[in-house]
Amino acid sequence: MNKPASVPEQFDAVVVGAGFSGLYMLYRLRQLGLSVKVLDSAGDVGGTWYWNRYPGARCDIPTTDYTYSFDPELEKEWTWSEKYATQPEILEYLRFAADRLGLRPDIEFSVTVTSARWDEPEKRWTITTDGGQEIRCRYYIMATGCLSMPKSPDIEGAGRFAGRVYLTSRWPHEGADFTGQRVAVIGTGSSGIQSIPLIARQARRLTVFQRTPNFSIPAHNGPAPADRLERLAEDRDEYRDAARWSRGGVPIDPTDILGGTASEAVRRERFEAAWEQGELFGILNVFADQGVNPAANDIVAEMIREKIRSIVTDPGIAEALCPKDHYFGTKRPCLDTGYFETYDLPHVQLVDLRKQPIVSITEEGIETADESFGFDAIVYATGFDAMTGALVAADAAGRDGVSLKEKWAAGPSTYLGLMTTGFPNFFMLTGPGSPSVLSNMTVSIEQHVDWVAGCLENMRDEGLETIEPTALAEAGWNQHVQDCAAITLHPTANSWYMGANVPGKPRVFLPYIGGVNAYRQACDEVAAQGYLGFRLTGPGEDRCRDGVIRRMQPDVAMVLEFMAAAGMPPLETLSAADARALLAVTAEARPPGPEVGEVTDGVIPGPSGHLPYRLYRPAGPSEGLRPLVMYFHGGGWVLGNLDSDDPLCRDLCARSGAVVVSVNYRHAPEVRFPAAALDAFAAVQWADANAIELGGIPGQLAVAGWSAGANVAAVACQLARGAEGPHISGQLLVCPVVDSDMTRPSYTENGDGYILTTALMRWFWDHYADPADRGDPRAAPLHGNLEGLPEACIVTADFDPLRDEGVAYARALEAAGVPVRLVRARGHTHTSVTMVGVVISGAPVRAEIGEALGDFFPAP
Ligand code: N01
Repeated sequence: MNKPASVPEQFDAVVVGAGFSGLYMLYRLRQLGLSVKVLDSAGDVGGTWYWNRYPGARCDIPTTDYTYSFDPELEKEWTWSEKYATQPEILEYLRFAADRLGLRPDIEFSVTVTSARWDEPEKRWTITTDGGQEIRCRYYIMATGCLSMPKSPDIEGAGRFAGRVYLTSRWPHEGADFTGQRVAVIGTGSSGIQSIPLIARQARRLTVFQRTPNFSIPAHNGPAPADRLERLAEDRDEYRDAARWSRGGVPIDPTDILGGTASEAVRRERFEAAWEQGELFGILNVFADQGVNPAANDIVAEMIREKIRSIVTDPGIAEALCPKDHYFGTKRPCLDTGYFETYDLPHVQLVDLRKQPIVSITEEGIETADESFGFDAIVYATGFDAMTGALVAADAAGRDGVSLKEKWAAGPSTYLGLMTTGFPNFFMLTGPGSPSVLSNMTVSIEQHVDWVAGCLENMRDEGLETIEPTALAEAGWNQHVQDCAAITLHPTANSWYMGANVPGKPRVFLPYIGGVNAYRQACDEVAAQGYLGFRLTGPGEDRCRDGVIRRMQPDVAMVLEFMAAAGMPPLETLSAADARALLAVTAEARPPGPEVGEVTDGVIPGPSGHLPYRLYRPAGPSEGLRPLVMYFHGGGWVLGNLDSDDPLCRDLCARSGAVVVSVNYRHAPEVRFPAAALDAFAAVQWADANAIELGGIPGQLAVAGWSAGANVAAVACQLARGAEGPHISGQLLVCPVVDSDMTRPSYTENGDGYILTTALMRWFWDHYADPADRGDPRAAPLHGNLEGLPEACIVTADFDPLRDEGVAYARALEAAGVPVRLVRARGHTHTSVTMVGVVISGAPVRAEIGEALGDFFPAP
């Protein structure tokens, strides 16, 4: 019904797309009493399930979960016939939902949106369709799907083939009959892997052109999983709620078993159980660390490769089908029914495009570097321009006439994956930067629709007309999305998650990997905080509570949550002895840190008695001399010892290539100020005098420390300068204590909740130094003479009460003419940078620290 209209139709909202998200959005907008038009280029409802009709198309989330949950009545009236329903059944379900909810009257089919423009004075969108229609609306909502824009076949000669051409994502409604034909399938992602076994049943000859082998596990399709059915029958609401607050949108028990430390028996048992279960979130949950730890990932990946080798008889073909170029899970794994078995059929051939790339599609078939193949039909299962393709294609231009394509030229930029700056009242359902494709889509769709509906209801109640994210909020969210991805193995793969499958597409991790639960929490908080990070306007109204919803590194937040759940008593409520005992216990559970060449313990003659030390020599020839770094551990002059900072010392040694000597200075309250600082200075003097015995290059000596250890390291530098020796090449101060003043803003902002609290810092000072001594430069080096000190690398952490004094020390050193490298540990706490092997996001910071340490010394 493409009727040209001279007067534009007017609606409160236009929704593009009539799949799972568009249908539910329409339902919710109607409930709000808004006038709505839904447009879809398809001939019926269904979205992705309308188009993807290829043989074998099914969902890969159990249908008990891949279903609307917003209406219990709707749920009661529909029963899925299988664990993984076929495309026709899912399409039928969406038709049923549309009819049952009476949605069809507001949907127009076979209409493609060609452009949309924001009219700032009118505060409305004008939408143009391929039929020449103009529609005006206040709210423009993209329910266009994440995998809806087919990737154009980027193969030489693609238009020349004279036989039948099929695209899995645009399959003909009448189906395809391959009986007696010679068929090519290009692509071995989910669409290829699902369709190949069925095409093989018909074709006379099937040739599969594989560029990248993919991980796939058997779906074991059949009746719906009994355990899920039971839980649903017991308490449907509880089950659905568990899904909403789960990581992936399907309730599972996340394991805490680590691949690296599990026994062989446990590894095998967990893997086999997941293989038998045949669920994506099961095989992704064999080990807690398989998504972040290469070694744990390799265990699962190798077990899948073993399975492939056991299924496929020809060892050469089996090997070609074994994925080896990406970590398991970093490309979407597949669920299959008899996929690998298909390659044992005599009429099925695998062509490994890594060995013989396609040169061209010809009129008759396909020509590779080695062979010419004749075909009657070619099936392209080559994937999608995922997540951004359909959004960009709709050609929306926002406030300043800038199109989405232009704005996203370097990659998508969104706030919460829901909106983007410059595009008022423009909503994206499951847009880039939201969990979407990494989750059970139906759960994520319902969450987005509910959030948008809640937002519009709020605007209506408050008499507001426009909403748009701020640049600050959007930049903060983009950063958080990338931070979440960076601690995983995902960015290492050439996946469509990374935009890597489309030539020229910017390489950015597109979905949000922090979890459905964490994401829902963030969205809820944004709304609860008066739409934090959004600007809302209306007649006589312009309100904006600007800010960033998530600034902390995701793994740091996890550690804090874990510690809060563990219910450790605040250290400042304990005696020094009990606090030391508690820390010793927690240290035992840590990963050990990297291997180094050699670790030896010894003693240093101190000002009053011996001081224990531990020496770390880098791997490599043991006879060569190296620069020497004297390291002082953290612990507020009260806690800590040679073990407490052992992983960090290993890390510093491995990264810098220097010999690191960790010194256990005397502690308070047994021995108070200035003992710790004097011990540190004595250690430095001794190291200088004994450099060669320690394996150090004479004259190449630096100091380093964390927290109170950085305090004594800084003081040692001042004492050495005052005593005219020894020469210190550099000082590395990680989150240093340099002042006893607790009035700086970082104390107000971060004084509670981030492990090092104001109360704990006070407890440390009280144990260490009398109030009268706390201004002494040997306690508070910020008050000392800073001229002529060694160059410095100072690390400060965003969520550290000591952040601002660290910055103050850096500025003061600079003002005194000392070169300073200030490293800001973005999103970190006082302790997290030092958590080697636990907080992955600390690794880039430590890499920079290691580099700074190396730079203190002349190049070897
Ligand atoms: O697409 P894909 P898909 N020459 O991009 C190859 C969802 N889905 O449609 O990996 C030769 O995964 C390409 O090779 P390479 C699901 O989320 C779900 O299969 O780029 N080959 C790859 O093998 C899925 O992940 C279901 O080296 C070329 C394949 O084509 C997503 O949709 C079912 C090529 C494309 O794989 C996309 O799946 C179907 C070229 N020029 C889809 N270009 C369910 O089960 C591409 N390839 C619910």
